Amino acid sequence: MITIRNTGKLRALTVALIGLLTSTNAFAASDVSLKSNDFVGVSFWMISMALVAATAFFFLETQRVTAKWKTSLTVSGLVTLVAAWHYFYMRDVWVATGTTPTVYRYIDWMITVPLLMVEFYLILSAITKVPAGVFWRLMIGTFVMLIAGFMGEAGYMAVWPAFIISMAGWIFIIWEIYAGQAGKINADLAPAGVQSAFKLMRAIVVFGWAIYPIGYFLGYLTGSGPESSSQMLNVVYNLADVVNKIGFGVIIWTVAVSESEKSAVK
Ligand SMILES: *C/C=C(C)/C=C/C=C(C)/C=C/C1=C(C)CCCC1(C)C
Repeated sequence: MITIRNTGKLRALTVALIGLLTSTNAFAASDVSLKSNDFVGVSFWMISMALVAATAFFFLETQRVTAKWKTSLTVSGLVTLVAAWHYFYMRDVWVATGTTPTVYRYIDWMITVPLLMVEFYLILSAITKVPAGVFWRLMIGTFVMLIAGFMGEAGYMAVWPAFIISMAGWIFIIWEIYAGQAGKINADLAPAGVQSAFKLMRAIVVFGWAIYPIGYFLGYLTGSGPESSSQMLNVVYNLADVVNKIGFGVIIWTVAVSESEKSAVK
């Protein structure tokens, strides 16, 4: 009985949230609309809608999985929810002004990237007790990477030194999930299904995340003109978000469903 009632509430909540999201119009007063040749603007629109759909999906699918996997799926939905909201604003800045929405982008990253890091901690915590040091090292790496990146992009610091410091933060994260304690816990204690998800997730942190420094490089560190640089930067960041927010969530969904079904059979 309780399950049925909670299910109804979850549905209602998800629908309400999506309604609220789609009615968000950051710059209602602006009469500028999307041009058919504005491909960067089109990518902002498409991805903002994909993020809304992914949010509804992850939230609703929490009903299908066992208790310990629900948190991971909820966090995936929060990542896409927070990103969707920021995409509405970023999209409007881009369509109305053609400039890079750096502040909104970094506010989004400041929330979503720590949440993605929490996912590593959560999937390991679903199988064993994980020391808090793992969590803090992942957080420190994240904030060094993002704060330096912001200082470079927003002009508080020269672009090259900011790039190098930010890269160091990212490499520190990679070290933790491959050679550090997080990697060891996974290798020693996790069941096969979790291990393969963990490996895929960390491959995303290397290859999927590498797209962002490439975007930064193309946007700020090559000599091409400011207009084509900012188009390049935004389209690259946007595509990276599809892999790293929606794709990452789908991996977690896959392992959550398959591990839940396994425990149902037993
Ligand atoms: C959902 C958003 C995600 C996963 C954003 C991730 C962002 C990065 C991995 C950014 C990394 C950067 C560097 C490693 C160096 C240049 C500056 C950054 C911030 C673009």
